[in-house]
Amino acid sequence: MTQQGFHVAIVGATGAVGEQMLQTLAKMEFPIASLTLLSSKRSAGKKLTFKGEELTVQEATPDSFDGIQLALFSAGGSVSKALAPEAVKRGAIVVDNTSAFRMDKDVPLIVPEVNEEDLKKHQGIIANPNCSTIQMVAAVEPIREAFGLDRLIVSTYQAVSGAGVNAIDEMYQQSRQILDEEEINPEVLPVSGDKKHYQIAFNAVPQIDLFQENGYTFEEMKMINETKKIMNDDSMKVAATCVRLPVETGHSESVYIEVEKEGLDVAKIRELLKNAPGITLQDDPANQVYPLASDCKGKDDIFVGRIRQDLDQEKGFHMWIVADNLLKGAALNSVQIAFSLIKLGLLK
Ligand code: NAP
Ligand code: 12T
Repeated sequence: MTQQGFHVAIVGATGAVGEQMLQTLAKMEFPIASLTLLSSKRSAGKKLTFKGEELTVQEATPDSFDGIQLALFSAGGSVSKALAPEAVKRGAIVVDNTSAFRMDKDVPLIVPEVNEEDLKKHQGIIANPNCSTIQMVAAVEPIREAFGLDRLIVSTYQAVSGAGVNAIDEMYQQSRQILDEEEINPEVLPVSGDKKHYQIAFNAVPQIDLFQENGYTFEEMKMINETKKIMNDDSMKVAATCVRLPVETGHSESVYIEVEKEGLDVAKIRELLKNAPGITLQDDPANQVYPLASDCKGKDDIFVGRIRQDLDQEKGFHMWIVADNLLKGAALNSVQIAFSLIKLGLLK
């Protein structure tokens, strides 16, 4: 920690995202004068290490934010709703990883590669988009900039770590039980708060988050609404189907886009993505090179491959987009937002 740095708090420090927040702040050398780790009462007193220093986790209360300049929230929507305004009241800027404020008019929803400038409109709270949305919009943005975007259709293949540490534990325990021919007892996935629970091991479950009245899940509606907000285009056509797979970390997405302008081809898409920040092109079918969830864990970049032109629609293209959902999908994007705030003179 340094004298020149900021007073930072992590809310949800003991969770799957929180753990990556600690790692990412250290790895990217974020300037920190003090780091406050917050959780529920359950984990208060627990010790976590940051850059070799042992820190004690405290229960998050409104007063936890006295003197805090930057608060990174990932402890669920209800915690953010209760405590983010308290942090702002005490002078902190909040970067919130939950869906609590993402669609609020006064809250910028930021992927720095796409809409960093929107940070200038913030009024204390900045929202980090949904993990599945972030990797998709960041990969598609270079194409949209050059050729426009009329329509986007996505199907996701999402990892269990997106649903937290309890979901990871459930997948491993259930896998062992099935291999040992024991009875299983699903109680976390697909959604811990929903009425029914289903097997995740050796399965594919087409429900992430709760169902809405229109038949889409909330995760699907987040992808649809957040994409339009980040790309600042309400007229864009967007559809999503979100599926959970028994993968620990790394969301994969099959994305179909239709661009506005004529003249795009696969070679041009490859060229655009090759030069884009935070994107790694892995697209060499002849040599079986394409992105895999098993390769993306712990990596900052978004990986894109399987780029093909649609066989019927000249302006239509398909691709496969993979990223570590806890890094670019959550912790890394939040820390990048914090660096953008410094760069724009909004955090000083
Ligand atoms: P997790 O592994 O279940 O961890 C939850 C964290 O929240 C733990 O640190 C927990 O502390 C803390 N917490 C729970 N209740 C609390 C309370 N009442 N007051 C203070 N802290 C509390 O979940 P996760 O995967 O890290 O995700 C956490 C949240 O981040 C999710 O609910 C979601 O809103 C958001 N998220 C966003 C993305 C994204 O798309 N950008 C991705 C994943 C998650 P204890 O140890 O005390 O229980
Ligand atoms: N339910 O922050 O279960 O909107 O994978 C992220 C991930 C909500 C969110 C998941 C979720 C969010 C999940």
